[in-house]
Amino acid sequence: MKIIDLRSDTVTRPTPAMRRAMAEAEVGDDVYGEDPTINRLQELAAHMLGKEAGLFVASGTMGNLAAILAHCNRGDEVILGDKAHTFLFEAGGISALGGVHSCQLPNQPDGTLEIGAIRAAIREEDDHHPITRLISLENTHNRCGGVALSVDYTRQVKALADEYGLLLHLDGARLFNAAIALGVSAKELAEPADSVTICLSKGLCAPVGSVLCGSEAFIRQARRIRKQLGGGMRQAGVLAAAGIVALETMVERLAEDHARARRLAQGLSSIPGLILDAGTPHTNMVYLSLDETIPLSAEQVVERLAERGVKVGAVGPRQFRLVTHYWIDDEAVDDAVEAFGQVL
Ligand code: TLP
Repeated sequence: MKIIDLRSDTVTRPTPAMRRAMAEAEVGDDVYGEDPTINRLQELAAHMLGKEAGLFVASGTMGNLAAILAHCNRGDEVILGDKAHTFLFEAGGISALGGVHSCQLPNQPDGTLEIGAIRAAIREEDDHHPITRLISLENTHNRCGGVALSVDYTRQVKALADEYGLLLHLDGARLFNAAIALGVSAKELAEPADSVTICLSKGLCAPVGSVLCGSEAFIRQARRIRKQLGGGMRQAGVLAAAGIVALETMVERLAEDHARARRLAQGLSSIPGLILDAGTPHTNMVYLSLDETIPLSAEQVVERLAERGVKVGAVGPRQFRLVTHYWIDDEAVDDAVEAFGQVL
């Protein structure tokens, strides 16, 4: 049976060009800083984001964790969204491993945090309070529907951070999706942030890895924390080689995934019983819910779709997330819509 896997863009497998580059990669011991392919990937990512330096890490989770631990001391506070990946889906690592306290503000439907709410959340100097150190944004915002946050908004948050001497981290797991959707460069979106995590193994198809970027001094500190986390890798140039192919050849094509997400959303919205939660998709994610006429739970629908070879994620009792990516073509989109129609 042909499998159509729409659970996430993390399910993407490396492309043939990536496998070739991996087989041929020049490698060395990266803990000694001697893996030429990793060094090249780090320089390329930093260059694309307009930062001084980059650090290859095992995952987006490790990139965000290393960044937040590098910026914050134990007991410091990070302001982030209540739907932020770092808050919801990173196993509480920032508090478990870094003693970092989080202040969660409501994410607006467009993925932003209200500027006034951020201002109000910044702590006054007082022995009773944690010290507000950092603001963390997510672009695109996953749980808000894959929405892209604008350059202007990111600059506004940076201006506020500067006013109070705070730092700004950007979880840019899908920053290139945001850049393509907005028609701006990733560099412009990253410019206001002190640190940025980008992921190679989502829509960009590399098998493993993320790159954390920032100033030289910040990356030196993050590198030490990566070591503490057990993330100092050795001949990982075989992985970085795929990451280079990802950054050099897979960014522009993300527009195709976005077009297919719109096609998918349009098809699904014409099926009675399904409601699009976030309107027309901005990027590669479609969130949708079952209305009250459907006597099935999301889990039951997921099971029945799986019997037809269509994998989607249940993200709530009556809610789904579908994500388009390189391995999903127009036919797969149409087949998925048809399968939903049959199940419902
Ligand atoms: N997100 C995954 C799941 O963990 C939910 C997905 O399928 O979307 N930031 C953002 C915004 C993310 O969406 C993710 C992964 C990460 C960070 C973490 O990346 P990894 O999985 O590489 O640790």
